[in-house]
Amino acid sequence: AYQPVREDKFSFGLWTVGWEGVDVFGGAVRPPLDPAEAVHRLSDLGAYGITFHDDDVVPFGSSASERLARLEPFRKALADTGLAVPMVTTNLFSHPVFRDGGFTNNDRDVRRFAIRKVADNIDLAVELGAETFVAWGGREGAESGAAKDVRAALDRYKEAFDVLGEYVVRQGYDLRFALEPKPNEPRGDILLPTIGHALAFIEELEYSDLVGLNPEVGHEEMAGLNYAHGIAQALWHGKLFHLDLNGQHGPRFDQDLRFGAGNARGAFWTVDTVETGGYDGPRHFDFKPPRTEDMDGVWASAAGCMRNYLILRDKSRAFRADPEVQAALHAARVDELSVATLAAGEHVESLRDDTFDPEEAGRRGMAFEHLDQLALEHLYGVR
Ligand code: 3MF
Ligand code: MG
Ligand code: MG
Ligand code: MG
Repeated sequence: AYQPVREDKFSFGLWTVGWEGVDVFGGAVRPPLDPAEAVHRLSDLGAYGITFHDDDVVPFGSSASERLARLEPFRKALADTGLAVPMVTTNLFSHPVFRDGGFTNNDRDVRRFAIRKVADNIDLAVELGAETFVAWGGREGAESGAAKDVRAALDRYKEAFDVLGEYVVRQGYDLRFALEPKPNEPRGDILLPTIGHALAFIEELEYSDLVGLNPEVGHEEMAGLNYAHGIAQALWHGKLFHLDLNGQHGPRFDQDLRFGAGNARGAFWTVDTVETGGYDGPRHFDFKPPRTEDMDGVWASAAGCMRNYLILRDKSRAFRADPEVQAALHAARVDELSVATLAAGEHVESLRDDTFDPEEAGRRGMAFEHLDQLALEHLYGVR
């Protein structure tokens, strides 16, 4: 039981299992991970896909021949294992040139370079069969007030996605963009800090149909927000193009714990929403095996992400199938929320004919506590 198979659509960022443990207070604790080995190990664990930043496979500044030499064993490992590359992303945050961001850098030359770097990587993404191109603008932001003209920065952010959208359409590529919101870290304040900000921004884009979201559990919880509610709204807008699953303990630095660790209750509702909300994309993990771990611990952590997802998927299914839960959902009038408030042909005036007693209705409880207790008992494993 809980053994992942390809059909579960689990994918991992190469930078997750490949994280050497470099943080603000210390250097590497683990050796570099060969991308081809990562492909084989993830495939053996039952994943179906791997994702990467351009620089994860081909170091920044590599020559054309170095690039081919780096990509060759990676491609071979993909071919040997059948692992997919469902998503690709570009690193616009590590190199010093991106100290003030890429698309919204105050320096126009840097912005032009950033767009070119992404376009090159889009070509590679399409060649490898990716459907989604994630854009996390971790350095797009500021630490201080006057340094960034936010409205001008949003103009430039839009310009970048407009020209890249035009590029994708003109090339005939079957690729969509997914913006990844984050409130802060590494910048003091990052532009497009939450799912809601990003959804509003997308509507202003020329190719808005091509642009959706890649929300990360930890990023929303850093802002004190409810991730399951956030992805439910993204689904409602038809904008949940991809996901970054991981674990987080409330508002603090981005912990990137393995999925299911941290806010376990949140993880339950996340899986329930992913499984019942109409999302059929990759179940992608963006986590960091803690610095305490050696490579055995890294693979244990990766396996734990998938195992926890499958455990919670089982629990969500058992919860939904439980007759007592179904009765409790009905008693809580959850089903009634799906009924339109006005019947067909009714208008506001029709409501004046209602014989409704607010005093009587005001005495009725909603019975949510019993319902939630059943949910928690499923989660805690006693039902
Ligand atoms: C940072 C992140 C990023 C993005 C990645 C994909 C390094 O908090 O979550 O991981 O997910 O850049 O675009
Ligand atoms: Mg993150
Ligand atoms: Mg994170
Ligand atoms: Mg992420």
